[in-house]
Amino acid sequence: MRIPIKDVTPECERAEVAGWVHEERDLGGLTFLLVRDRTGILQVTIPKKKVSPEVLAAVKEASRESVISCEGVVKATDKAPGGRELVPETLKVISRADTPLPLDVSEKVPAELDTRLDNRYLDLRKPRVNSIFLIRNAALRAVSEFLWDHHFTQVQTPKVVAAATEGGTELFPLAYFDKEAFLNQSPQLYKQMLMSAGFDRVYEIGPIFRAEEHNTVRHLNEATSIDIEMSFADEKDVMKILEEVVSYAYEKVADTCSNELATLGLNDFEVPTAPFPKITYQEAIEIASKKGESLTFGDDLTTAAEKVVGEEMGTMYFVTEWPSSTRPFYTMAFEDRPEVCRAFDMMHPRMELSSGAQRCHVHSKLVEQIKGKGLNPDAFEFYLNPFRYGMPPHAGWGLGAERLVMTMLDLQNIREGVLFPRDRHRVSP
Ligand code: ATP
Ligand code: AMO
Repeated sequence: MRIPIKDVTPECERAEVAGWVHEERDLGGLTFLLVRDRTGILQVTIPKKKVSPEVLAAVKEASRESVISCEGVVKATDKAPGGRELVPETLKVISRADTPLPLDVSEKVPAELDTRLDNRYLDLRKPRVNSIFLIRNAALRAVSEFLWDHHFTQVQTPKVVAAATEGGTELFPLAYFDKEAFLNQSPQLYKQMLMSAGFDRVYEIGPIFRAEEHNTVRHLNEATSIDIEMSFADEKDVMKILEEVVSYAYEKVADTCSNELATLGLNDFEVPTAPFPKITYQEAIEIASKKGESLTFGDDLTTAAEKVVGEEMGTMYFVTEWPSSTRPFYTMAFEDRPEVCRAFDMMHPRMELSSGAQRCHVHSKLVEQIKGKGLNPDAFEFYLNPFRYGMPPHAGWGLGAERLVMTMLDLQNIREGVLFPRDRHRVSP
């Protein structure tokens, strides 16, 4: 019976494994095939004079990245990875790989990101690249686990919608029979409506679509957003959930992904400790201005400002009390100084990870705020109605899954953390 390569130990007498030919070395009388599956790499040693002609013929046919299976005797040796090797009695080529390969999976020949993404099925076979997705899996599982433990209900909201939510980024229009429709930028309006529907605490991990104009290393056109919304809560309550969920995700990755972290060379992986420091927007622009990134009240934090404030903070932190003019219509303003609102961003020193706020839950005020942003309340009727028939105060946030992974693993480009990224120039594969 086939077993995972990680379970082939020097103590096994015999083993059957299957996987891809990672590398091939011919030393005259001896041929070595390194066979890789999702759990590791095994050296298969073929003493040419001692194996059957069938095995020899199969070894000849087994080009790099072919899928093979083999069965034979396991021997201890310090010369092979993992301190063991397999000498095959049978060896079969299940699916032969053409030559030459469009991409070197053993990473001896480096490739540009574009070439890697064009041949993503091969790129993902690289243990280093694969590790990113195993860690992403662990992090998102931890997020779900934490929210489940805190009584959040997982929901799925529509991705085909009729209205924009986030000012500032463009929508992707859609051919939807005879109606005007778009791909959703955020579950924002739906998660808020669910507060009126009595769900109390919801979360969603799903795609968001943004027609970002420029190509940057931290923007995607299709991203994954981790969203929560919580009733009878203010911005401080949801900031607490956010710092705790992010720390928990790091903690779980540290606990369960030590091999993957080692594969990525992240031996000094640090878990951030909640609570994270909080500074107001006013304090943030003062820090930025002192460091030569001059900003005045009402300006968004520029990429350069995020960078210098991040350097000063040196850890994850929150920026609170934003100018109302910089935030979307659904944000609650402070009663006594309406030019400032109950919004926050959670920042990694490198970039913004999350935005959130306490929401305006008073129908008449919300209508005013929609008009104040130059939008037509009629277009938001489906969203506004729940505010007329019993809406609790509520707050929430959206956390970019790819930015979480990118900053956690110190990836240089956000695309590295997406299986099949969508950007300005890429809709395939
Ligand atoms: P928001 O939170 O406003 O929806 P975001 O999450 O994209 O947007 P950031 O990525 O933190 O926010 O953007 C911070 C700054 O980065 C912006 O003020 C702007 O200077 C710059 N920026 C934002 N989007 C882009 C873009 N698509 N291309 C280039 N620069 C951008
Ligand atoms: P915001 O627009 O700030 O807020 O988005 C929340 C988080 O989602 C991630 N993100 C992106 N990641 C990659 N590429 C993109 N183009 C992209 N756009 C956003 C970021 C960002 O911090 N409705 C609010 C959330 C809320 O208030 O609940 C919202 O969408 O990490």
